[in-house]
Amino acid sequence: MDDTAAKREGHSLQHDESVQEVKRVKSDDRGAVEKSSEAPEAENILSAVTATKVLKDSAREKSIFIHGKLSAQLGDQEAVVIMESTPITEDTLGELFAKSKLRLESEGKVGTIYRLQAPPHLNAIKTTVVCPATDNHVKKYQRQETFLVEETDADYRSITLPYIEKHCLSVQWVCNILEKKAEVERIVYEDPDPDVGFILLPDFKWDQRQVDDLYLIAIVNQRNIRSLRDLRSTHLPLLKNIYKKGQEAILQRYQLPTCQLRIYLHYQPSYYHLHIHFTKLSYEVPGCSGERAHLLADVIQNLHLNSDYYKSQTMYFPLRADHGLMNKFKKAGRL
Ligand code: DD3
Repeated sequence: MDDTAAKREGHSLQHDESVQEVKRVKSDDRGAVEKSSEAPEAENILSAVTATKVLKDSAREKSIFIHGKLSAQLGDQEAVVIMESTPITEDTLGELFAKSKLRLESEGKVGTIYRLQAPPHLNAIKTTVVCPATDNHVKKYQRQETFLVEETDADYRSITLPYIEKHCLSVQWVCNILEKKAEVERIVYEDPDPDVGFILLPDFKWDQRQVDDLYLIAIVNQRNIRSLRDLRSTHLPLLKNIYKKGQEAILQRYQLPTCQLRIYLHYQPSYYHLHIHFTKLSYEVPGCSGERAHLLADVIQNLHLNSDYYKSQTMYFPLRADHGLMNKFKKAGRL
């Protein structure tokens, strides 16, 4: 969900039901993550999809983003299909070693290379189907050049803030989570306090099969904090509460200590309702690099030093070429 125009977020997120997780198979229950019982086999919606274009792929990330079309019988709908290989985890090694087939690829002096054919249940591909996909979904997943933007406090007031106010009045799926209309069973921790409270739950990007790619988000109960820019020292109790309780909840549920966590905010965020990211430090997730991620610990310190730090500071952030804000900064002669 990185780098999308705020307006598109607003629209695309009306349709929470359009995001379906098709397959989450990896059935050994000895994993570090507590899992609910295995999901039943779903109808193969993908057999009705024709791939029209590869939007983006990455050999390093072992993922592919495909624009496709559902067959006429299923209404000719547009779809985006995201497929990713998931990490190989220690808990599956016993079965992998014992029950796989090996094909000899090449024999050398140093070692032998095989292709291992794993039992089907250890060989799943995480697949997300966004359907019906809008043009904006398609655009969002397309590879795009990014540009670093310099935003002074004046730029924020004259360019960014009007853009946010015009395009993202509400983020429906966030409200649904806070109002317990969606994902209730996924909640990892909740502090119901209206001022300092929040809901912690796994981000969609994480299939919760292994802690290696742990990714949770804390969504704050307060509705009027759009982003890092809105934070003042009055928000310190909220931020400290999330920092402390989030860490405790993750230690308890996933046995992951704080020193293995990356706790941060995005600027610009992909949706303008304050949320904090919790990812595993060793997991180099998109959006975790310095030009977009601000460590919560640093944010807390900066606000201690100066309540208006994020109000007055010049901020730097990357924008995709197709982001709605790009044109606004260009028109203002700031790019
Ligand atoms: C989104 C950014 C947004 C497609 C996809 C993701 N975590 C979400 C709805 C519910 C969620 C998220 C939009 C949308 Cl794949 C379009 O993210 C969400 N629930 N990131 C959770 N837990």
